[in-house]
Amino acid sequence: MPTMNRRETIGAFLLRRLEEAGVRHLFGVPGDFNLELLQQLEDSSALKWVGTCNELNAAYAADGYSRLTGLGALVVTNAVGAMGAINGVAGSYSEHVPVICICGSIPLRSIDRGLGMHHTMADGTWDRFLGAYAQVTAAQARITPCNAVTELDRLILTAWREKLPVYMELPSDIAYLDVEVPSTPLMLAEPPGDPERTRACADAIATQLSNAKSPAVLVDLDVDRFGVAAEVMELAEKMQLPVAVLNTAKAVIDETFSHYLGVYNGGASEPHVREAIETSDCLLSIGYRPIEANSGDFTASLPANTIRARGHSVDVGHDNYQAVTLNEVLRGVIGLVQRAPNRPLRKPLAAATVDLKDSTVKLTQAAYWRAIQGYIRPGDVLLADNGTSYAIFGLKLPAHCTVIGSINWGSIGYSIGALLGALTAAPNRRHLLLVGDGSFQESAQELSTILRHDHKPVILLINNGGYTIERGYIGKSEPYHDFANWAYANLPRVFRPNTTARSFVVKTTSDLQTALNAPNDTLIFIESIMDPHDAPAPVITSSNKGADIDYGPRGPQHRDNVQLKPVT
Ligand SMILES: Cc1ncc(C[n+]2csc(CCOP(=O)(O)OP(=O)(O)O)c2C)c(N)n1
Ligand SMILES: [Mg+2]
Repeated sequence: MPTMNRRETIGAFLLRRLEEAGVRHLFGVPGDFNLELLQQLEDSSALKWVGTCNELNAAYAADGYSRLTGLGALVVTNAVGAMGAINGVAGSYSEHVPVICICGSIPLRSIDRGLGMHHTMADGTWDRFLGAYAQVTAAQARITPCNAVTELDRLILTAWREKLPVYMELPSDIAYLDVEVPSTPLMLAEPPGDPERTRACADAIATQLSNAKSPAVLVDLDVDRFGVAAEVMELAEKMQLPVAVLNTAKAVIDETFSHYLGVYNGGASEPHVREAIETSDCLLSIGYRPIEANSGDFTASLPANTIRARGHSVDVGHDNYQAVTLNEVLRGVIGLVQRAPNRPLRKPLAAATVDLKDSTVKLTQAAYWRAIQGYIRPGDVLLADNGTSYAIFGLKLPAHCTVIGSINWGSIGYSIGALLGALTAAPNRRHLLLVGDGSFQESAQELSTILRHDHKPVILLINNGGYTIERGYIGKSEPYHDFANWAYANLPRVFRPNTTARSFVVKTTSDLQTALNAPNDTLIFIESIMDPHDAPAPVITSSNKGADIDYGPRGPQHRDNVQLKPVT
């Protein structure tokens, strides 16, 4: 079919391509080098601008948005904006989240004519920031009138296909130039796999799983990013396979699914999960990327016969299959295997309940997490930051919940920016933010944007006067783990004086119950005050082990009483 062309400005073409790729909102901060694009955005009104307080939060927001929609984008200005965002964009790489970082950059005329510009090193160089982004994105380009058509499509498609961020510089003097562009919309599609390789791969997996006595499936976050959770569950249902997830993939498999086993975290797993995974005679692992934090500090031990499926390649035994896609392979396996007779499978454990009524006892982490367990509803979006809020990974979640976390990258403060993005993507779902005071202080100002847009999340902030999770490494009572105590619950009113937000400062279990009973018709901010040395045992045990991994046998963690220890 011949491609129909039409004339369009480069900026309008970029915005059209983003819209065709499913992007409806752009996060970011204006600057003189991106204003012409922002004006085009305003004039076309196809996409909505969500201004953020800083570029790092814009990157976090684009990431949170992408987690729920499949693609996010941010707009920053040359160097100062791009360098502010780079931690967040690198996090998207680590977490396999497709994000398009658009940097309005110095005009092409200044490059052609060697004119020094602000937001540069003032030394006549202009490639440094493309170079920096080359380290943290899957593809980068400086857009020119000559390459705009091919490069814009290449970058957007690369982000979507590889589930990784990309970076483009849009020089400020080209967004209004007309170029000839295809009229046909951009089709987001995987490159179809090689049919023979796909068939052979599916056949090899189906044969292995069918011949096994105790086959099982282990899921990491690519199952979410490549959108194959439904296929994994269909296969598990058909073959009666138990499915475990890593904590990096918490809730990617619905935890009420009858074949859901639990979280596999090496030696820190529940025993039945560990046994089913480690003694399986054929384990289908999907996207497995072990780090200390999702492998029980390297105690994970997958069986010898483990199939390793990734986004675009699979290892089965000694064979490596290329030119395959996860979706096509899994669909092939589902078609080939026999339906297994009903086997009794473990039911998920019933959620713990807690009766907090009439209790005036000082709030503890144990009571807190029992209460949160009871508070979570089917369909909630749960955003968890680093810190004792990691306890969320030990809760049993009701149906259709989504967890947005960042265990691989682990940049504290991520969750507040990501919350803005997730709320923008899915404003009708209930969003719970689980965050510590230290993480909150990193990006607290984005609460103002959340209030500005009338979002209604529930913010559950633990005020324990410092970096408690770090106290389990070393320096249990050292001043470097302390910081200023804010009146956190007052912030909604500071950030939006006419806010209807309900704030609670919680000190006892009954205070907490009162706060959790508040209706979700406005933003709810619950600041729970707890002891700096109170922490969930699995979190603190993991910090203790982390110190051994980080500092080795001669490290300072061996001194007396320097580590916060779990209460036994
Ligand atoms: C950007 C960044 N800086 C520093 C760290 C190191 N770090 C990891 S967890 C943590 C403390 C988190 O404290 P808080 O949010 O108060 O949680 P708590 O454990 O006290 O509940 C720190 C400083 C990090 N992960 N990311
Ligand atoms: Mg804290």
